[in-house]
Amino acid sequence: MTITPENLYKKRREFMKIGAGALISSSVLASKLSAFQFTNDTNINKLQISDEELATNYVNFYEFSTDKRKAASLAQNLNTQGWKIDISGEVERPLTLSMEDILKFPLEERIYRFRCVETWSMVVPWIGFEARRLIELAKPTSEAKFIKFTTLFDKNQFPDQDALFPTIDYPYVEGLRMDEALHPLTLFAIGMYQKPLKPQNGSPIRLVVPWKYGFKSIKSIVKIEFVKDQPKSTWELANPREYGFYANVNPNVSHPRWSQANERTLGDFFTKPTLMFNGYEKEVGYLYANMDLKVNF
Ligand SMILES: Nc1nc2c(c(=O)[nH]1)N[C@H]1C(S)=C(S)[C@@H](COP(=O)(O)O)O[C@H]1N2
Ligand SMILES: [Mo]
Repeated sequence: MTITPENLYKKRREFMKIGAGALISSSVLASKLSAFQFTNDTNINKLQISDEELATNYVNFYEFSTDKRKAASLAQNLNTQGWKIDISGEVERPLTLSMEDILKFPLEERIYRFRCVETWSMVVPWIGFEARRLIELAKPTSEAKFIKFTTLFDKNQFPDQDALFPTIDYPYVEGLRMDEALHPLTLFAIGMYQKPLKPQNGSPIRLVVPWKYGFKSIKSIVKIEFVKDQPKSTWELANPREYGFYANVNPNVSHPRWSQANERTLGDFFTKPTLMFNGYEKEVGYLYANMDLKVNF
């Protein structure tokens, strides 16, 4: 069955009446997910899917730790009960969605390349829905030119947020131009490897933008704001010379400290050339047709 916005609204009201949206454990989510039909990706690009153990234990989640494996183990305590996403700003319809609501969007599996600016990469079978579905629901006004995403801020849960000298400014913030966010490749992921997202990969819901460096794919989102002006993202604020707002994967534009020409896919011994827009040039190239990608990096 296709879920229309009206459907979602009706369901949401029912949930609110019985108050069921407030309490949803990850096991409930897991059984929901298995009960949900999702469209399978046929993997037309014949990408070799990364080992699940690597993709779920070699992670970047600075709120927990800058050490990848440590972050994965510390994340096990992340409490996502009663998780809600607040949607506001330049919209006709500000909304608060529970995970129950979120699971009403048409779920799909998408097998995407994923490339971190640190030059490692992987291929992940995500489960999620196109970001544009959620955007359409909120009905952005003509003033909405960008979207700003924010990760949970909770010092009781994230050791680095509670540190005397946090590694970066929190909460973690990211942004997309409206047309980037509306692009059908842009996903909100709620699962990977046919299971709900592990906490270390950004449960219960994260962004996935496969043609951009991994840091754009913000984890554990609690807030989505539609804004007039280009938001400053966390990494841009931390070091504007090293991390641009666009962060499109580009083998021809080096990061000041390392070349982006090659990458090493998790599990591989040898490196391989990095592809323009991470291999999605045909799909997304038009978004940047009139831009100097060396300036707008
Ligand atoms: N909130 C938050 N989101 C984040 C990060 C982070 O530290 N905090 N790291 C980013 C970086 S640098 C990368 S490469 C990807 C890593 O996703 P993965 O750990 O699921 O592979 O998440 C991105 N999203
Ligand atoms: Mo990254």
